[in-house]
Formats: sequence, C-alpha cells, structure tokens
Amino acid sequence: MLAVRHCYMGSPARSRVPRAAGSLFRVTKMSRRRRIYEGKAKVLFEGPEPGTLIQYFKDDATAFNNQKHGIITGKGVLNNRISEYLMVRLEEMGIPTHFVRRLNMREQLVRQVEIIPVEVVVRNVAAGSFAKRFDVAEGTALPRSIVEYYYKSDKLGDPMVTEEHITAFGWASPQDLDDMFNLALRINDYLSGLFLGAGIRLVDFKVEFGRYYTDDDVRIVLADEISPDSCRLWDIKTNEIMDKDRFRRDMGGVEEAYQEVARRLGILPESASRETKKPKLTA
Ligand code: AIR
Ligand code: ASP
Repeated sequence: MLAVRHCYMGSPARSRVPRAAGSLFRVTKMSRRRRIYEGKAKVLFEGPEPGTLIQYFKDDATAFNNQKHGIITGKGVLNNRISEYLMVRLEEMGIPTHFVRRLNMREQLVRQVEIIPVEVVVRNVAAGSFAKRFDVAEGTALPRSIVEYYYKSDKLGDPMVTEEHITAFGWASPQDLDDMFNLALRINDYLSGLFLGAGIRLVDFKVEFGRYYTDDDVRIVLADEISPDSCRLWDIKTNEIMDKDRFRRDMGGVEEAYQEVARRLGILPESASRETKKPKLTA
C-alpha cells in the first residue's frame, strides 16, 4: 500500500518536475499500474494488495449512452470526495460497501468485487426517463419509493429489465436480487435524510452492486460510486438542479453545482476548490 502511494505521490523526483510538466508526470506514473478496466468516468487499476483495486475518478462526463461527451474540470476530485463521504456514512449504518479508503485527490482503494451487470435505480420523485415513460410531470412526488432495474449494456443502451430477466439470464440469483432490493431501499432511506439535512432533495439515484468473495463467504456489497453523476439532487427550496442533469441539459454551472453539493455536505477541501477553479474545458 505505502509503496504504491510513494511511487506516484511522494517521490522526491516530483519536486524537481517543473510545474507545467506536472500533469504529464502524473499520467506517466499512472500508467505504471496495470489498468484493469476503463469506464466512462472512472478507471480501475490493480491495487497494492490482492483483492484490492484503485478506483481513479476522471473529469470525463458522458450522457445518453455515450452520445454526448465532455470534460467537467475538477469533477473527478469532487466525486472522489463525495463518494468517499457517502460510502463511509453508509458503512457506519451497516451497509456493506467496496470502499476501503481514499488515497489521494482522485483515487480510492476499493475491494475487488464481481460487478453484477444490473443498475438499480431508486426514485422518490418523477424525473428523467421515468417522467417521460409514464408521462408524469417532473417533480411529482411518487406515492412510494420505486425500485427499477436496468441491464448494464452500452450496446443495448441499458434497457429496463424485470426480476424475471435478471434471474433467467443469470445476472443475479433471486437471493442476490433480494439483497440488492433491500440494500437499495435502506440506502435510499439513509441518503434521503442525509441530503435533506443539507437542504437537498434526493430525487432518484442509481447504484451498482458486486459480489465480494472472502475465504468462506460471498456477499453483496455496494460498489461503483454515489455522486452527483449518479443521483438527481435538487435544492429543497428552489428545486435548482445540482447534478449531472446540468450537463445532460446544457445548463452550465456543472462544476459549481457539484462543488455546492460537496460544500453543503461539509466536505469541500480547500485544495479541491482551488483545482476546480481552473478554466473550464469543454469538448
Ligand atoms: N443513472 C442511470 N444511469 C446512469 C446514471 N447516472 C442515474 C441518473 C438518475 C437515475 O439513475 O443519474 O439519477 C435515473 O436516471 P433516468 O435517466 O433513468 O431517469
Ligand atoms: N452515464 C450514462 C451514459 O453515459 C447515462 C447517463 O448518465 O446519462 O450515457
């Protein structure tokens, strides 16, 4: 663990690298570790110990199944912090997660899990694809929280699926599904209260789960991330959008919104706010 940290963070060589070459230096160092998987917003590298991975948060943002791509400067730093904060709080509430610890501004150490290819969405208020599918006005409170499943497939555009599809195709067993459903609702209950305390309405969110294998056991744990990339978060008083919909809908002020979420949760580090003040690069 320490060896890895030293190799890309604290080596004496770093102080001799001219400022302008800093990012190049980081890229060179990053590529030394074995890249296990590259997603749209994150990269997974081999971890320092067997059974661990390093989850690196990029500034890349995509929407509508990769049709739209952009860079939100500083997003990776903020999502790393926000996801760390939420996963630690959830662990404290007895929700098992893959999170081990944050390593630096953009990376966290996580347990290696077998990702279940099902996105679990929990909705409290109609928005996004739900509002469209059922022709319900965005902002309509739902009579109760609704859990939906989507098959994780870029090729198919993440189609909505039922428990029947999930168990018939063998993506998850009935017991896995039961665990995922119950965990998703507990996560929703806890996070709804936590965000409410920060003046934010948790409209909906998406979570992913994985199978964590130990010597004599396998259990379902929360994986991936929880951040404004994966939640809809509205200001409780003004309904102002504070999440990735600002990017999807070209509303501007994306990084400012993510910063505001971090600030309200009380976790905006000085260094991150400096980094996010760099000029915006959009693609
Ligand atoms: N989501 C779904 N796929 C990727 C993500 N991030 C999240 C959205 C939203 C919720 O799942 O960010 O919070 C529901 O999305 P939609 O598009 O089905 O309304
Ligand atoms: N992240 C998904 C995509 O890249 C869906 C979304 O967030 O809109 O298309």
